[in-house]
Amino acid sequence: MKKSALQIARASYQPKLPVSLTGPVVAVEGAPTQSVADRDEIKTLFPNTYGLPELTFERNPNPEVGKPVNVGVILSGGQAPGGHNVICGLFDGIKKQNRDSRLYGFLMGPGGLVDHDYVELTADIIDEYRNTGGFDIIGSGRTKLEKKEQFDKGLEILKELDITALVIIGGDDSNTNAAVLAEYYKSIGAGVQVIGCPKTIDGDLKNEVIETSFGFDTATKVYSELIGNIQRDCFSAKKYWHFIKLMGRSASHIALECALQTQPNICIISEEVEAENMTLDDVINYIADIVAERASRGFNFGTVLIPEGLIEFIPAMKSLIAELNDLLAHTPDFAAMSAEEQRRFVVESLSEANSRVYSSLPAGVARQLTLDRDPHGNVQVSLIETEKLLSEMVATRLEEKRAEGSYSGKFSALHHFFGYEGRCASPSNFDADYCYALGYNAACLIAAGVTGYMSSLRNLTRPSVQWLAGGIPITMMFNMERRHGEMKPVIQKALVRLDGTPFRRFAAKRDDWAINTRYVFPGPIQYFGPAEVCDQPTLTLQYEHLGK
Ligand code: FBP
Repeated sequence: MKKSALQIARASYQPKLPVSLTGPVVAVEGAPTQSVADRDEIKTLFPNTYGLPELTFERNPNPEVGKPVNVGVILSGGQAPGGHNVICGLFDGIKKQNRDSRLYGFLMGPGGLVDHDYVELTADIIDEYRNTGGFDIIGSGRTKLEKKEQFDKGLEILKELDITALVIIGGDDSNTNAAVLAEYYKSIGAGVQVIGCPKTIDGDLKNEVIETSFGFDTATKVYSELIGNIQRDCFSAKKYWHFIKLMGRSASHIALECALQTQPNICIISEEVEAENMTLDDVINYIADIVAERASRGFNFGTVLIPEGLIEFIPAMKSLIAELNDLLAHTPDFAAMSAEEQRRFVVESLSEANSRVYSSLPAGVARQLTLDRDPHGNVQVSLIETEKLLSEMVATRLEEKRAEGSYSGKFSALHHFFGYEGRCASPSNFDADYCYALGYNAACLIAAGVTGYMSSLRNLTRPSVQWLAGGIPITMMFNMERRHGEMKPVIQKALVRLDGTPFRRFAAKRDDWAINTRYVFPGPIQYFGPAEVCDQPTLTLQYEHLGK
């Protein structure tokens, strides 16, 4: 395949490992751990993998030659920049321990393990993917690995290939499942270790012991570049309001980080909307008031950042969606009705409060709420054009203001949705280093003989050579949550904390950014050049460290 000049130059980039991983290592055990909540229940559910100690890797003065090991690797869920480097680091790590070690990649996500679809990843293949974006080396998928039959089917191929360790690269759900798999394989004496790696552009797999998930750094830098470009255009033409929706299935970390980097006029944070019990009208009024205030100063332009998951955080919308899910599940002939009949049926069938909310929505969005459902019957919120919903409702509100005499500006809106633009970008130096080290470190956890651990690197705001490498028992991140009507042990999803330093910094500045144009233009990710341009971690990570 033809390569770009950057691809060729980038292939020879050597990720910078933490010093402790540059030679043979020894695992130093810390104190036994406990789960973040519901300790007794989780201890009972994970008798073999609960309470294990945190591990730190230090240089080993008396190394022994490692035995060859066959390892399997899976990419799970949405793409995130740097996934290839995790696999490259893992490959180099197991080869360093013994050159006869082998790495097998299961194809298209966890389904590859269950269906026995795999490829051996040889040096030739690995070298093609160093420092590249994407997950195409083996593909990814969203099959949930959670049933005993899947675990048993997977074990058949692991045994056939003599694989004794499996590395699962995924988000909170995939790592939850990795911990369940580790416990199961340990309980039946399967002889297979399971190690997790923290992935997701959403940035919501993080906690006291995992500082960030990989991919968040690159993805937010790509979106911030695009937002900066739009802001420069907007500031030049001075005639459009840009409504920009940003990925992040649930948490608003991406929107917040992009706001910190680019200083838009408005950024909505879903977690705040929920905490303040804001209605859709409150959100609309907030935006419309800023548009009107800027118009009174002659600024008929601006930028609004909107997190993808917003709609589910607005209490009234949440309740509407829940009732719609139920209603449609019990109305098999809904699809056969005409659009007009569907609308009438929904308005008449919903409870009074939800019917009022539904009727207040622009027709297009109301229709999306009844059409776009996933195989479980849920609305796929990512397909709802929240950016259009908000701008249309703001336009209506502004007309009301005009009639009241409190607005006399011009409002012309453009819409954008940034998500796929960043998920497979060439990893930033931070993600290239972080991912390579996560994979290499996973190889060290395998050599240490442990299972049910997540590869961990800490002190991430320091240069990568100073990062601390080790392993965290995944059960340490668990609590019990209701999922599909049942209480389940899961890794707590990290939403934006309103008492955290990143949000507080944003909140302290947003009124100024709203009225006075204070745009920042981050420009594209730089791979070659001075460290202050190329190697800076996200502001979220920097502020979280300052806040500690
Ligand atoms: P993961 O949590 O699996 O990393 O995926 C994150 C994400 O990019 C979300 O931001 C987005 O809502 C979702 O994936 C979209 O996924 P898909 O392309 O599979 O619909």
